[in-house]
Amino acid sequence: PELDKLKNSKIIFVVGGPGSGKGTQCERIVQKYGYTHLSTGDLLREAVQSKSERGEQLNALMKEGKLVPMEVVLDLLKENMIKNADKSKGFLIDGYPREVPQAQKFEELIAPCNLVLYVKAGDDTMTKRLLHRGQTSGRVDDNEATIKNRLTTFHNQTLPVLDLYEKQGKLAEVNSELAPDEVFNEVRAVLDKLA
Ligand code: B4P
Repeated sequence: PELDKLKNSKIIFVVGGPGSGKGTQCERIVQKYGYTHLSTGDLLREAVQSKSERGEQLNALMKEGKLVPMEVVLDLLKENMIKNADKSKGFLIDGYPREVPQAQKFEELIAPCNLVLYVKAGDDTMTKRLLHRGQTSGRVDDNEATIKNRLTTFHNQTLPVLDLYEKQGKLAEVNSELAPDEVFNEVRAVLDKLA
């Protein structure tokens, strides 16, 4: 019954490779459109902060550039969506789905998505951005070895998600090789059509 409230919310998945600029664009989207932003990466890093055994396991997977178990991410999303259901006009789900089963489970348990925004940048660009961020981020996964693994995970597990939604006519792509404001111009063109 708690989930019923979510049936009429707009749901936008934001998908892109590691360091593609998902988080950067989501900040701008929230400012302009007021959707509720839920980043699975941020939610997982918060869970790690709790210093539980579970947190240690999650941290180890993130450090290897692998995906954490789907159930963990889904529980975090569900909990935070329900918390915001009354006041939210829609959800921006950032960093999810990262594999086809995540897409299927979410839509089965929570609600269908309206749009998938693909924030697209090349591997070289993403690597450069993450290495740069790694100088100050303190993140366990912003180093050369982990970045390689994250890219592999993206190609093998996440790209099929984009195919899935392309076939459903729900995929929109923006060129994230550009500067953040220029990328956002493309994002706006997509989201204005949805509103
Ligand atoms: P995330 O936190 O999602 O990490 P990310 O892919 O690096 O994205 P982020 O949003 O932080 O970076 P952005 O591109 O904005 O995931 C981390 C890990 O958590 C995963 O590897 C996985 O282990 C786990 N995880 C998360 N979700 C999961 C799920 N659903 N299932 C299983 N496991 C999951 O920005 C990167 C940098 O580029 C920034 O420094 C930014 O300033 C810069 N930048 C951005 N846009 C730019 C532009 N246009 N021009 C120049 N620089 C730009």
